[in-house]
Amino acid sequence: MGEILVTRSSMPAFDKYCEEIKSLWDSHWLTNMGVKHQEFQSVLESYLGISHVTLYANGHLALENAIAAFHLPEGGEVITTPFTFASTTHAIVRNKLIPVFCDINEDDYTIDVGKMESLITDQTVAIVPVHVYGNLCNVEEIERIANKYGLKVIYDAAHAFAVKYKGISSACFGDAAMFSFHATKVFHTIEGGAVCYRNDKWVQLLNDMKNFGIHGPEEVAYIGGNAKMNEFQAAMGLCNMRYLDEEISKRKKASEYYKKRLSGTAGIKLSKIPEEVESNYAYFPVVFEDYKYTRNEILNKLKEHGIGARKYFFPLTNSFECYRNYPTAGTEKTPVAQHIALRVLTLPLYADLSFEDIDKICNIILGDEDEL
Ligand code: T4K
Repeated sequence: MGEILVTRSSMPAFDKYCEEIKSLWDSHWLTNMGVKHQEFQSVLESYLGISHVTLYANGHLALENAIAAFHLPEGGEVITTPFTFASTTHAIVRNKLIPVFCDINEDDYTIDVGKMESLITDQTVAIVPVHVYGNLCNVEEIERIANKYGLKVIYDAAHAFAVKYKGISSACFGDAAMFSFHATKVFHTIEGGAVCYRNDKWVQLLNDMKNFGIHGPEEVAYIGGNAKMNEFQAAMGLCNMRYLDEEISKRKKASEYYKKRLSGTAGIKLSKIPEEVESNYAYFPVVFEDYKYTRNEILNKLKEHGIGARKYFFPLTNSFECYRNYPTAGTEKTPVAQHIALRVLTLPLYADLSFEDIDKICNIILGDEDEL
């Protein structure tokens, strides 16, 4: 049996992708918001039920631009979570804003809304919560707090494409939501990302930001950068949209099989999907607490058998070397996040992960290595 990694990009049928990109060969039009870009954008707008989607070269630039679009005052404070990928915190800081780290919930690892209000000061300008692992934040309470204090809400929904709450897409919460379409995601465009929003004025602004502020061959109206999604990425998106339901249902089966094998074992904590949530089964996080093996022991045992589980998300971003001199940094301020980061492991999960491979992984975790 070959190596089993934490995830494995799903590929559309090769001939289907070739069919999709054939017109690009014929037209020689490869980027700069061509036909595939336009088509993919409108497919997403109707699938997500949101008025505007702006496509990006990757999720990180999408998030950076979404935050920048508010023109928040330099040095403004942004309430966020340290239990995330580097991108979230970097996107805040690269906008010259200060991340103020809020702790997370023990159950779903999203930002703890109960601890949020005590962090709000006169300098607070926005909230950047993360639907980590595709688990939706408490969107209703975040909206209430944001309205009370006049704060902007930009969701890092990198993991939450195709997730719904009470039938509403994760694209629709907050002032803006960012999706990552990276190769490692449930739905991907190789690299890619999107910002979803309702504000009509942002269409021009985000386009300016991602395309040098060019309005015409002789007119440059804004000091923008380059973060455009190209035609091959958009074509991959169009192709993969046709497989999305199948992708999610295969992941669901794999997740349920993991649950069957691991639930009920003392010391092993699995995530629950709330009734009102339609999940995308993006990740399979497991927390080992007072279990017969530590998280690191399990990670190493799996590694010995060629299985690459990952410690998403350890270390916390508030302990990164690059934030050492930030007064708001330090894991002691987010004890639950630190507790989870020291104990969590995300197990391999992808559409074609076989039950046989899941059995192998679970046998190692449960210490039934004789069964291998
Ligand atoms: N916000 C959040 C909360 C995020 O998690 C992310 C990205 C972002 C923002 C930023 O979005 P992007 O700018 O990336 O669109 C991976 C991904 O690169 C990253 O997109 C993702 N989050 C993060 C959680 O995971 P690494 O450094 O762990 O990736 P890597 O190269 O170790 O790959 C992990 C596994 O995926 C490999 O073991 C095998 C598999 N894989 C990887 C690649 C590159 C494939 O099957 N195909 C591939 O092409 O960051």
